[in-house]
Amino acid sequence: MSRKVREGFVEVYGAEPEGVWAAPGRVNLIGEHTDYNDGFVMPLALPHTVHAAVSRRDDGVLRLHSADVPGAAYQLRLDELTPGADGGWAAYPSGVVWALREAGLPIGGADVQISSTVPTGAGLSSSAALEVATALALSELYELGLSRPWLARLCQRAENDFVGMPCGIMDQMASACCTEGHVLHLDTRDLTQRQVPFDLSAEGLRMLVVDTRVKHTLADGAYAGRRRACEAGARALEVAALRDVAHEELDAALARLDARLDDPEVRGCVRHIVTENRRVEETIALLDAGETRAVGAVLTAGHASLRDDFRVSCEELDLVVDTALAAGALGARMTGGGFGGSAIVLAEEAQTEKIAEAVTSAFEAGGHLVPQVFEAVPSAGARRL
Ligand code: GAF
Repeated sequence: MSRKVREGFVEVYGAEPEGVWAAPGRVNLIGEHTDYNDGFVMPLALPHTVHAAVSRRDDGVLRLHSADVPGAAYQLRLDELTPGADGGWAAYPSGVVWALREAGLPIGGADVQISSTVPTGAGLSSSAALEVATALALSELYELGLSRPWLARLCQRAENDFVGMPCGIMDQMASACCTEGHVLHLDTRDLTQRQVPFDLSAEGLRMLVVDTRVKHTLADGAYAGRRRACEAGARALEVAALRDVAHEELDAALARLDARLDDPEVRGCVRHIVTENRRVEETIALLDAGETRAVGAVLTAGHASLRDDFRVSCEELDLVVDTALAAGALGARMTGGGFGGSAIVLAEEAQTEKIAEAVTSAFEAGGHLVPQVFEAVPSAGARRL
């Protein structure tokens, strides 16, 4: 991969790049849609990565080319980068350059060649990986000295304000900060983090990722809608964010909410966020106690909450979860934003093949696309190669 992106750079720009950087996609173990509610998340990086070969320029020009998308390189002037102008893949690295410059950081220009193994539209954070690979390359080449959380924040700004997707901070932090063999326990309010050892194979376990191949890219309007519902819930409950509603106060909070706002959608969102933050706490406690198998039930409860309260699942994601559980999985749930994309399945190593076969057969019987099934191996975060 590293050779491929390097050779691609030479082919497109006629010189060797100054360096090659990699940033991974992610799956989230638990803590879904909590990040824009100041809550808790637990992602792990995948071995699937975006590679960026990059060189500086000093003439205020940004050139972008991807080995994965047909067509010539984009050529843009840094002082003409405009939020919302470009809907394609190039908006993500352009947005990063825009965000760095908006933060007053000196970027003279760049030539960028991209090559990726992160499936797109699969809920595995291909966009965040693209942003983080670009940002890390520019931070190092221009000696900007950005900390990983700061870098992640700038990437989030690129996505929120340049691309126009109102995401939280989880995906960018996962790509920037995850480490091999760990899940990242992250408080999205102050970005405090803890690397939690996650060695499933040592315990005879496996985690599968099932990409349903139902693309979720058109769902941004629905994502923004859930975010607005959460914010409406926080306003009605007079808290800064739903993270501030303790699980012990949930019933009382829902009663207060009902009295102030007769909106079942907001009610469901509030219930999901409060119970989901609790599920992150439960998962951490179980992992710390070495009770990894018991995490399965927490994952499955998380799926029910995303399906019934938050309403971001879909037929195919439910089919993965139901089929995997019926075939003996310890737990399963959708992961990422939802409305398509991927699910994760926690299972005994000896059961994984049978479960993968059962899911594939169920998809075939239901007339769905053949899903992609692979193992989630907790991998390294962004780095220079
Ligand atoms: C998407 C977003 F980009 C994240 O910020 C997060 O909200 C996630 O959906 C849901 O947990 O991946």
